[in-house]
Amino acid sequence: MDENTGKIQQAFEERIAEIKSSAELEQLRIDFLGKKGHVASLMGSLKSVAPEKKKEFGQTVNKLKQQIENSIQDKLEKIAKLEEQRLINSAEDYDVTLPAEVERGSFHPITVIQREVEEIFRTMGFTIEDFKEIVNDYECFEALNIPKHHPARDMQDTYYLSTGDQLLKTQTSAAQNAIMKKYGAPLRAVFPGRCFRNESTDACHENTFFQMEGIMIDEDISISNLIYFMKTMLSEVFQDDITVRLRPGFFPFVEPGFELDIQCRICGGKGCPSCKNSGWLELCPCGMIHPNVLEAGGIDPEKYTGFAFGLGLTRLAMMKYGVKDIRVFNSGNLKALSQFESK
Ligand code: FA5
Repeated sequence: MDENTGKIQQAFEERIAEIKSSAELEQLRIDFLGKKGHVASLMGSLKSVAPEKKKEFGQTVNKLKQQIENSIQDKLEKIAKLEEQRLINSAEDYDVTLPAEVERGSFHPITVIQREVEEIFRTMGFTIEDFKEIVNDYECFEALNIPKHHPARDMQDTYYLSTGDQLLKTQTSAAQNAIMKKYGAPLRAVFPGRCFRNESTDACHENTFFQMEGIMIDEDISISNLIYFMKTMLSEVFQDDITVRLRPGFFPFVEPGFELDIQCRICGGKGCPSCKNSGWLELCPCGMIHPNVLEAGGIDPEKYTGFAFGLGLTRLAMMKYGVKDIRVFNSGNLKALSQFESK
């Protein structure tokens, strides 16, 4: 080994003995084995070595290079173990019971009220059903005693899809037929859902809003049962005196049919933009299920009767929380929407 090679080897051994981290080791590798490192410059001096000594010199430098590589590899393994241990030790100092500084979100008010109403009906023996948002013409209209070209279709300006007879659900009543077929009678079910109508929006109309449908079918179900369940639901939701009115209403899938209106809780019935200056808001139309609808759902109308209602869930949230404009609910305005917490 010539003098230079010996010096480099000694310098390497001194340096590696001091190394404590993988970053330092990497620097050492660059200094000795890098393109401009000590080993490379030793090799560069090969041209000034006497021809008869070139072979021996080359072998010596290669041997040194190999030794350095092996030492670095050994050291790397030792350091990795040490660093892992250091990480484990420092994790022990970390107190997992400390409160995390995570900002909490809140439920959307429609979700809050939906869950509340679901719970009210659940305690009265109703099952909660989910249903799709894209339905077909049969589900949304024909099964509900609204044949093609029936003028009642004009009551709901419908978004038809270009995929055939599919459309965006205009009313949760669209699930009635499938649910009757699924369970048969007797039956108690509520089914919330998002509805879509091509409507101009104002303080009490949205083109995308929520309803919650309810049906109860059994032997001898009458209007008294319907009124009892509507009253119970509203008094549970509001926990307060509210004024409602029941008046005749036309829907081809119920007979008789009613409009159930709530006195506007924004203006106390005086009239304001939230109730279109009428003092009342249509909230929960309902009625006795038409025999044709029971029959389409596979239920014998001679044996069973039932009631159905279509609660305007978004309007209910307006009235419950005193929200003057229905458009707030779809606004994505967190300042307004994050104020409502579930019980
Ligand atoms: C219906 O949708 C019937 N399917 C309800 C029904 C069910 C009647 C079962 C009889 C038996 P209507 O179109 O009136 O009816 O809507 C029902 C409720 O949904 C309304 O009273 C209202 O509270 C709400 N609603 C309707 N349109 C809108 C809208 N554009 N924006 C917000 N809420 C609406």
